[in-house]
Amino acid sequence: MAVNAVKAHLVTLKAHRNRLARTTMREMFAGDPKRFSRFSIAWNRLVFDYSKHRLDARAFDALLDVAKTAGIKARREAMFSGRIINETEGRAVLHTALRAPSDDHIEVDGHDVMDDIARVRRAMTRFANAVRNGKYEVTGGAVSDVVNIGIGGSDLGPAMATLALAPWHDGPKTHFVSNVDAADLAEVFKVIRPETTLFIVASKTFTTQETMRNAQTARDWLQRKLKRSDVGAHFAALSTNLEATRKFGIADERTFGFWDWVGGRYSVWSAISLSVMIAIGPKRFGEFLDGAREADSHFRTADYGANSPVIMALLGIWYRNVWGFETHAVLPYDNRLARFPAYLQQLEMESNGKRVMMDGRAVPMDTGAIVWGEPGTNGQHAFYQLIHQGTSVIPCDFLVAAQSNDHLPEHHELLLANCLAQSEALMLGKTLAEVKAELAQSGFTEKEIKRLAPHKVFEGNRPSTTLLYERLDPKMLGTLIALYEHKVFVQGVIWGINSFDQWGVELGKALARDLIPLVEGSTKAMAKDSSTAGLLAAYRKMSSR
Ligand code: G6Q
Repeated sequence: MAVNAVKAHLVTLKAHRNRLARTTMREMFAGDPKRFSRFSIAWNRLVFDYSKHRLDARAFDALLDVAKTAGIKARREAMFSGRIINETEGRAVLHTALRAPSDDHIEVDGHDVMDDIARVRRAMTRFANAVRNGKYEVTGGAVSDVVNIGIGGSDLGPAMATLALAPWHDGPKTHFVSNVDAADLAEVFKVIRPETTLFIVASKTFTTQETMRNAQTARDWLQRKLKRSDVGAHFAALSTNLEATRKFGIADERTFGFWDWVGGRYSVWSAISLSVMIAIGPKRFGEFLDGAREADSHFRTADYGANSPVIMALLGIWYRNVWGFETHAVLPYDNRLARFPAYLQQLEMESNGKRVMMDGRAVPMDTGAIVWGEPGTNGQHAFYQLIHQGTSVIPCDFLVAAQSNDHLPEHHELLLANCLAQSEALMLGKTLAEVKAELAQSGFTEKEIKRLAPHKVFEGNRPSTTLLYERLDPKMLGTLIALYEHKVFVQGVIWGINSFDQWGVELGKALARDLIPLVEGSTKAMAKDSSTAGLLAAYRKMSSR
């Protein structure tokens, strides 16, 4: 089994780690003027720089050996061609088909899915155009606001992409409601007019508690404000469950489907992004898909040593399994990518936060890293302290555009300088001798230097990748997301796990259902443990005050 081969490679990799632990990146850069060109890939308006890592050519080759023995090629082709690789749910994994060339033939169970995809895309395009040009009318005429109601994979992708592509918005205003906390919906109610609002209920299953609660509350709100018979036109649905969308009262012509081979967190390419298409228009949405398709073809054709998602995955393995670093920070120096870390959190942690392999045995190594992050430069004034001087080493991804979408060049130069400065500082650090010299130059006394110097030392040698792209546009966003999707895929193959199920999420859905009657007080049943029982009792007391 591939994972045994991976385990054997880990022994070799650990030897490389021990060897490299005796040197620093600072020394490696000083000793090799070509280090950047050796460890970077320029491809499609994007530079992927992985030179600031604890790597040399020998360690990199050893990492590539992991990729070669893990069975990535066969699994990759199985995914792209529609084989059932999500074995625990008995499903194909074909988000890549959603952005494949329209003349491709991709079959699931002998059925060509490309016609289905084209049919739904045409229906989405017609509807999005009609909403955008005002031909689709609701009670008060043209739609002024679109509210996407969905959660998890039915929210994070479109919400992240809508924010990222704000410069291309030329349709109605878009809002996202996900949380069952009434605060989420209540804040949106404050800024929309019932007469001109379209609610899009985005739910693959159309049974998710939070989404159905929010959708029902939105419908009640409209029914109070409008003529009951007018409310239907204010709803569209994105779902695989036609029976449930009909039962909710959403007409079939405003229901846009997808299929069980599109996982929730991989659904941003599907009908789930109707709100994005309405915001930026079908043409730009097509460019978004084009960008992802280019990443697909890079992933399928480039040699592992020049394959960005494969290298991203291997670096993750290197730090998680060989160096024992537990977390990974995603730091976009691109404010409109503010939701990208949250999006990747779901993509990576829901996909690879698994403890058993495909055959049910425990994975013999650590899996999914803890992903987190915030846009720069804000993060610099918050948590970067720990990244620079804390006791944990946190590999980082810096993302930054060469061109800004806003016409304030002084801002962009400052932003870029900050981004480059951070990765440089993390790599170089500052030695005690450098700190002492600096303090002496600033006129500090010998005694003060002795006291202050240790606090000002930066260990350095802290790893980071930089993704420098020409400009954040629909195509580039598509490329970036798809690169991370394939990174996650490769890691899943190496660990031998199923990256496409989410039993942990299912558990949460079931547990809340059981507790509702206890919260409502409609049962005499007891909570399963004294903590829950105690909290429920306290809740009853406090809520009745
Ligand atoms: C994603 C997960 C999960 C899912 C939500 C919403 O991969 O399965 O985040 O997207 O639970 O599910 P529905 O779309 O069915 O409402």
